[in-house]
Amino acid sequence: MKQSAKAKAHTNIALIKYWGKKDPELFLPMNSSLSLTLDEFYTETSVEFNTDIEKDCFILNHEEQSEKETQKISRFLDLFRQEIGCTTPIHVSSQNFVPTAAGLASSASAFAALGAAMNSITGMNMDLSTLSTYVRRGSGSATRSLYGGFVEWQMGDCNENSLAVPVDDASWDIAMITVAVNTKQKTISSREGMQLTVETSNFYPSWIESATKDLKDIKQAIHTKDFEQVGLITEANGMKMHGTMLGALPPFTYMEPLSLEVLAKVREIRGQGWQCYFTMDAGPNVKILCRQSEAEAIQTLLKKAFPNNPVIISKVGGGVELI
Ligand code: 2P0
Repeated sequence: MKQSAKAKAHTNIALIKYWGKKDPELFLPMNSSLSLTLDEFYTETSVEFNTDIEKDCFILNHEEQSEKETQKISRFLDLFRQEIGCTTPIHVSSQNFVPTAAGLASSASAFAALGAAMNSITGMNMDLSTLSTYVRRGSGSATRSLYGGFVEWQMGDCNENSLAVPVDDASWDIAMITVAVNTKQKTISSREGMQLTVETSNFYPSWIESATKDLKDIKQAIHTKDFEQVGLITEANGMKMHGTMLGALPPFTYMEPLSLEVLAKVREIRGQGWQCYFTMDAGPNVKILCRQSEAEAIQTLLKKAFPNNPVIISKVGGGVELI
C-alpha cells in the first residue's frame, strides 16, 4: 500500500445533459449523457494515509474545510477503504485551477481527481471504466471527467454498469468558450434542482424520451464529424433540460436576463457565418461550442458585446492522470 498519490482531472461540459437520478443512493441517472472534457479547467488532488491524525482531513484551495464537507469526502473515501479493509485516516489536499471569474468550480473534476488518487494509493488500480463506477458516487458528472474528448456516461441499471465510455478524442477543430454571466453561488444546487424536476415536472417524461434520441443522434454526428449537427443537437438538448425546470412545482430557472442576451448574441454571430452553438448548465453562465480555429474571432465579438463579463476559451482536455 502506497503512502501517498496525486492526480489531475479536467472538468467537462455535457452536450447531452444528465438531469435526474433513478437511484439517489447509487447515483444511477435517469438517462445517459455525453460531454466534452475541457483543458482549461481542472483539479489537482493529493491523498496521504496518515496515522498521526484521528480522522480524515480535507484541505481545499489551502483552506481546511468544515466537518460537513469533510464527512462528504470521508464517505467517498470509505468506498475505497472498504475494498482493501483499511480504516486509516486520509489527508486530502485539493486545488481547483478554475479562473474564479469563470464560475465553473466543478464537482466533476474534483471527484475524478480524488477517485484516481484513491485508485492509486489503495493499489486497486482499476481501469477507468470500473473506476468511473466509484467516482459516480461522489458526483454523477465526475464519471465523464476520467476520459478526454467526447465521453458517454451510460446510465446502466445497477452499480456495475452505470459507467463512462470514451466516444471520440475530439481532435477535429473543436473548442468551447465560456461567457461568465454571474459567478455567485447558486441558490438551488443541481442536486436539489434535478430532484425537484424529476418529482414534479410534467415535462420530465418527454425530456427522457428526447434525451435518448438526442444521444443516439449526436453519437452518429460525432462519428461522421458533422460539427453542425453536433452543435444543433447540443443547443436543443440544453434548452430542453432548462424547459423541464419551468414545468416543475414550484417552477424555477437558472437563466438570468443576461444569459438570454448571450444566447441571442450567439445566434446573431452564427448568422454571420461563424459555427457556434450554446449550452447552459445548472447556473446562468453560457458555454459555446465552436471551432478552435474560429474561437478567437468569436471571443472578440463576444467581448465587444459583453465588455464586463469574462469570456474564456478552452481547448479540448485529456483524461485523468497521476502526477
Ligand atoms: C451535466 N449537470 O450533465 C448536468 C447538466 C448540471 C446540468 O451533472 O448530484 O454535480 O453530484 O450527481 O454531477 C451537475 O450535477 O450532480 C450536472 P450530482 P452533479 O453536467
